[in-house]
Amino acid sequence: MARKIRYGIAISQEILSEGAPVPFQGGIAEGMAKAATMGFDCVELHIRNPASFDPELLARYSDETGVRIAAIGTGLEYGFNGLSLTSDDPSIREKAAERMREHIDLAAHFGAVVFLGLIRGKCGTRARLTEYLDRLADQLVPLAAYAAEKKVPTGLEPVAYYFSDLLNTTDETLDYLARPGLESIGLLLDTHHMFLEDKSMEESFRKCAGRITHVHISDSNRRYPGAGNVDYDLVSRSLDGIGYCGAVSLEILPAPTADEAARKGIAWMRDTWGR
Ligand code: LER
Ligand code: MN
Repeated sequence: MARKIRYGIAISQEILSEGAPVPFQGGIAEGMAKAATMGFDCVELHIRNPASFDPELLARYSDETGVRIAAIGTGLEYGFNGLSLTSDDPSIREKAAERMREHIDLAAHFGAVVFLGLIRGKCGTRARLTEYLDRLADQLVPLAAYAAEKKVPTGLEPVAYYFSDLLNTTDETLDYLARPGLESIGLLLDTHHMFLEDKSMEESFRKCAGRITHVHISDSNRRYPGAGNVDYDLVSRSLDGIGYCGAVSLEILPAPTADEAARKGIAWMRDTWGR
């Protein structure tokens, strides 16, 4: 039977800060070439400005390397550009939404998933959580419609408390996505965040069956699978159990070195799913 899981790795154009969980940094073309050499099927691009990329050039890199562009990450819009979908400043919210539409446009060229992680922003005041979640939905509803129209899958990512106070657990994210107008948004599940926030990773995967558009593989300490405390046997069994077919992508620290992290990560994937 053909393997349906694709092995991926996060890459960026820029050199990012020390704590960024992106193994191959400093060039998209170089990152894709390296991913191909190491046997990855696909990459996820962490980009700060979609308009600065030529889709035809990216498609050429993909053809030349045989590496698919599986997903586009929008976290740098928050980290580098200060854009947030829940900012108190309406002009920043609008700018963030505009950028999201540009990411969706770019992703449409490759059939890539666009993920929504840190760009949701933060609330910071427990008493205002409901207001912020409503504010987020106000932005996400038209974006969900836009993505659906362009046939671009999306993935809202539950993220751990130390990144945001908006949607930390898989359960609350799943509930949130039942709101009218958000039903077409999928889930990006990241084993790092699940380990910190969810009671049972197995249950979380099971509850999201059929709705997971992308998976981030990242251990409890943000390193390659096996470097921390995540039970990766359980992760692989759970993904197999729900028939997940899509990318499992290393969003890990380049530690001890980028190459070693990537090598150990893909070795785990091959041990688990073969080839
Ligand atoms: C946040 O650290 C994360 O996991 C990213 O995927 C969010 O864009
Ligand atoms: Mn992630």
